[in-house]
Amino acid sequence: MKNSISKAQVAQYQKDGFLVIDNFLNADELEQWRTALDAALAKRKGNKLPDRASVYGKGDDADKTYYDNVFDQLINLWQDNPLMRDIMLDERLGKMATALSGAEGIHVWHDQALIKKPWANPTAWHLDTPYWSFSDRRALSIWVALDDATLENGCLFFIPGSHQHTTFENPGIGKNMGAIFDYYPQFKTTRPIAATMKAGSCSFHNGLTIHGANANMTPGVRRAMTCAYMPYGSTFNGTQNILSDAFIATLSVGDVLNDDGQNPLLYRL
Ligand SMILES: O=C(O)CCC(=O)C(=O)O
Repeated sequence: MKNSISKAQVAQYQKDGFLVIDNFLNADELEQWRTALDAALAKRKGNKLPDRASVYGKGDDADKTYYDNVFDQLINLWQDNPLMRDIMLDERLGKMATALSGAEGIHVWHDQALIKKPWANPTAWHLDTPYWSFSDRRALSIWVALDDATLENGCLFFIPGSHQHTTFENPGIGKNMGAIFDYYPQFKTTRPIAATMKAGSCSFHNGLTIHGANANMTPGVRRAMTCAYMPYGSTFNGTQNILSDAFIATLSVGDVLNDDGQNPLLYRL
């Protein structure tokens, strides 16, 4: 794993709100990640989360059929698969995310496999952090290509620098590809950057960077393994997102989110 982050990479990430790392995994590691994903998917039987079929706040009912065909979304595979647990809880990932974000440390918020099947719908331009149960402008995600991600099969696109101006207003991933530009008209004319990647490459992006992906126009799958990271010290903002009813019942707004069973601390300076 190419896990060192240079000062220049930190500066680029802070400026653009995303960073692509080519050949992040070597061929053996890529095979391990694919094997772990296959094993995790086989056990999950289509459920999005270990304990339930759906996620709170992702796609309203009217858009559900559409959203279900954007990608297969399987969350917190680390919680029910030991191979994926070893991969996702690797301290090196936490160290990279800490360096890029400028936080004091990094917890896993949730991992997710995002699989665009043949002819999958595009992923509308959106932000991530507004979905989550904490509101920290430094939150970020890693997105690892497990197949080549191309213009044809749904690679990511980013609006560079948008994270410096976005708020927590977010239309979500709906049918209207460009809805976010009604919230952030200043980016209507910004040229997006396509993050095409060879399998094994990755990107990090700030959860407030406007990003999206094309439809999959090919008969092949586009698999990505991703993980969202929460800065150390983040507090509960009242949003349920992936948290279970039982866990939510133990929280009040303002509580520090530091339960290691739910959000393991990967790294702290
Ligand atoms: O893989 C995709 O289509 C979108 C991914 C995404 O939005 C994310 O990882 O935050």
